[in-house]
Amino acid sequence: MATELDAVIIGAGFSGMYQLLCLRDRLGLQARVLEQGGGVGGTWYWNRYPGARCDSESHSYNYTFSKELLAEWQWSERYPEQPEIMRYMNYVADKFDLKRDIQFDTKVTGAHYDARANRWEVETAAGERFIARFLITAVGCLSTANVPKIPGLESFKGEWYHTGQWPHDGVDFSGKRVGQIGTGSTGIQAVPVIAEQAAHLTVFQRTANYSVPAHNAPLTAEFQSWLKDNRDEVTAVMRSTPNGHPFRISERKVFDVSDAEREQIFEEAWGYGGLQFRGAFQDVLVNKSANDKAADFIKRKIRTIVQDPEKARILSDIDHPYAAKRPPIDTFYFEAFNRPNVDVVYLREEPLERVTPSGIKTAKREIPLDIIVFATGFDAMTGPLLALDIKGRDGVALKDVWAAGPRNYLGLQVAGFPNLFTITGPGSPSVLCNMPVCIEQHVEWITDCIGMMREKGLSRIETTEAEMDKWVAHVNEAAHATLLPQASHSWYLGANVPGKPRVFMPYAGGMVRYREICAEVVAQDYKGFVLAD
Ligand code: N01
Repeated sequence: MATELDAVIIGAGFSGMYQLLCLRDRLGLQARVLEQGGGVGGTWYWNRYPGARCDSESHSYNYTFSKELLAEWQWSERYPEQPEIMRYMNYVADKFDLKRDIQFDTKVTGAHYDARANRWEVETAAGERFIARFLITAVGCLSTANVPKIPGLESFKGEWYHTGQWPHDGVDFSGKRVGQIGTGSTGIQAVPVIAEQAAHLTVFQRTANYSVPAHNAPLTAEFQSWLKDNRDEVTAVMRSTPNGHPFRISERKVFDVSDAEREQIFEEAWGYGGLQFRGAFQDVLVNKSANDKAADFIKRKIRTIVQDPEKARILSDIDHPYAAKRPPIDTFYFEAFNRPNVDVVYLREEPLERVTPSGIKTAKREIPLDIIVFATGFDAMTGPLLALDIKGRDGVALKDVWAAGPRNYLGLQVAGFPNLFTITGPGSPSVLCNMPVCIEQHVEWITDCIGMMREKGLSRIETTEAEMDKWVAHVNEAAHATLLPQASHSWYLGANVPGKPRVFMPYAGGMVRYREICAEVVAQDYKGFVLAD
């Protein structure tokens, strides 16, 4: 027996929870969230690795739809740690009584569109079936772990973990020889914490990375009181900046100032720390010569912090423009390499050959290990969607439609898949934006759209091939107006997963422009969509 609903939402992270609230409480729909995990939190439910913390500042890493909620919740530190984010998500779920419509421990294994009935049929691993008019994916962009297929891993006698599938009761590193593969945002957060606990940590670096100090600290009573008085302004700034963060990007350009002034500005930005470093000048992400100045500043900082010249050389040997890959921020990452128990192995100079029963073998040596940590990222953006085995009209599979890379309209809809909405899908600003900001916009747009359909007695919405072609071209054009595609090994391009098509996936035109485009689409009677009774 299938359960009949108006809408099925897949995933109970930031997007799924808010989508449930909107459909159930604002539109009065029968909606249910199917969630693979045992609790709310989405990506944060799984990412419990050492040092897991959000890089967005806490006062901007929350929903803004409820003034009451904003007034009630107080973050404790400048950047929220994973357990505190989980407390927040649970607080929201309880406050709005969401859990009664979230079915946990429920893995979706298939979702097929029945054109005759104009309904989606959703199946779970336990064999349950759900039938609904609307299907909304809220599966996150970075939720499908990428464990590289390294020969010999199955022979390893020690333990190994991926950061995105971290054991809920933690990992005890004490007295252990640990090897960590990966130096992205995750790896950079994990290194200093693991280094403090382990007997020895070897970091296997393939691509050196920039990082700026986070300068995390408890939030003061003074800040909390300022925030209380300025909350509306903070929200307004978040909604008016291209990346959804609560700071404005400077209007000055890198070459508007003298060398000495520029150095001083970078020093101040470094001293303030965090993602705001990118905002010190407006042209760092679009002008390579301007970017070189920021890159050079950070490389010099790395060489100043890291005392061993050989480690400093390896860690500062960065080959891509600053922030062309998602720029990490850290809490004593480079400093950790000054500890006697932390080494770095440069895989570009001694490629990783295999995992052996007792460690990792590179082209030059074998390093004995008790634990391997894979901080190797995700099959980003498309991975979580394709894992759902979505089939649209005539049984056409999403994975076939996207064989050469994701194609959709506004990051929201795919032709041939009526009434399916993908929250923060590829082709939307998503990962280039402070996530709660873009999630709220998507959820509200989808809610308004479904509300409009019900009001007008419409039962089907679907975009067209032509509209997808135009949107994909626009997404490419927006990416190529920046330096982002120049990091050829970035997950933005799918380059981190062997065999994945190289297509720049997120929309780089900025959240403000994107919001305007979505509003124009509505103002022009859902231009680019075909609506039917
Ligand atoms: O993953 P990554 P991540 N052999 O893909 C290396 C978000 N995030 O989990 O660069 C050896 O960035 C790979 O090397 P290379 C944030 O958006 C957010 O760190 O491909 N190495 C790279 O060093 C972030 O961007 C927060 O050469 C291999 C690393 O593994 C995104 O998540 C906190 C390899 C992977 O880096 C993903 O970050 C943390 C191999 N076979 C993360 N395969 C927040 O603040 C991969 N690597 C919200």
